[in-house]
Amino acid sequence: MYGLVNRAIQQMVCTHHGVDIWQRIKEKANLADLDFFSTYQAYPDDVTHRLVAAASEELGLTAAEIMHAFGEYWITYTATEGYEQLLESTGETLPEFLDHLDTMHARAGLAFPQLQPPSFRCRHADGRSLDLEYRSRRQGLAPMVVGLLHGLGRRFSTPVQVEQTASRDHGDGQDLFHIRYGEDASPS
Ligand code: 1DX
Repeated sequence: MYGLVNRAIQQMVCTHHGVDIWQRIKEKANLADLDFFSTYQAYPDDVTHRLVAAASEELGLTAAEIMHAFGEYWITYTATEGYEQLLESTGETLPEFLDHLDTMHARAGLAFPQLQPPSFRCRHADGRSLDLEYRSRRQGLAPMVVGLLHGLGRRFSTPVQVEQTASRDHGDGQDLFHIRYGEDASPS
């Protein structure tokens, strides 16, 4: 994945846990010799997975918990790192944004040809819930998608509930999420 992704992990860890913990995570991931991640360089996915595994050990959280937190963080991180316009152009509400995720990735892919974008498909039920299909060349990122959805909820000031209803890991063919949003999703 592009270095931007690893930089975002670094920023999240440094902000929430400090630079010393980050240094330990980098060493544990066998990346001690690396001075920095270049935003526009494509790194092997393995680098990202090693960082998540090392952070998991160092912070005493599961890899899924870290991916969830990272998904949420990604929305605000990219908004402040030059991609606010990309996010703005994708939608003004949560359901509209989710409808246009493939368009967003197509747009990003024009500028960054080594992007390997996932693909999303929405089935809208009523004005308050939808099913979201997620397909990716990558494996193991479903927990990040759940975090992304919560990050979008925060961006649009919309309460969200996410339930994974099918999982590629469990042989269901693809990942499927049922999403409730708006007043229906606020804790009662
Ligand atoms: F719901 O791959 C909301 O490297 C969502 O299965 C989901 O292949 C927002 F400059 C610049 C660059 C760079 C901008 F080239 C990416 F570096 C992209 C910014 C999307 C904001 C996908 C990142 C592929 C890297 C992937 C989970 C899951 C998508 C990460 C989140 C807004 C982005 O993103 C999977 C790669 C951007 C850029 C956004 C992504 C790669 C998303 C979302 N993806 C690179």
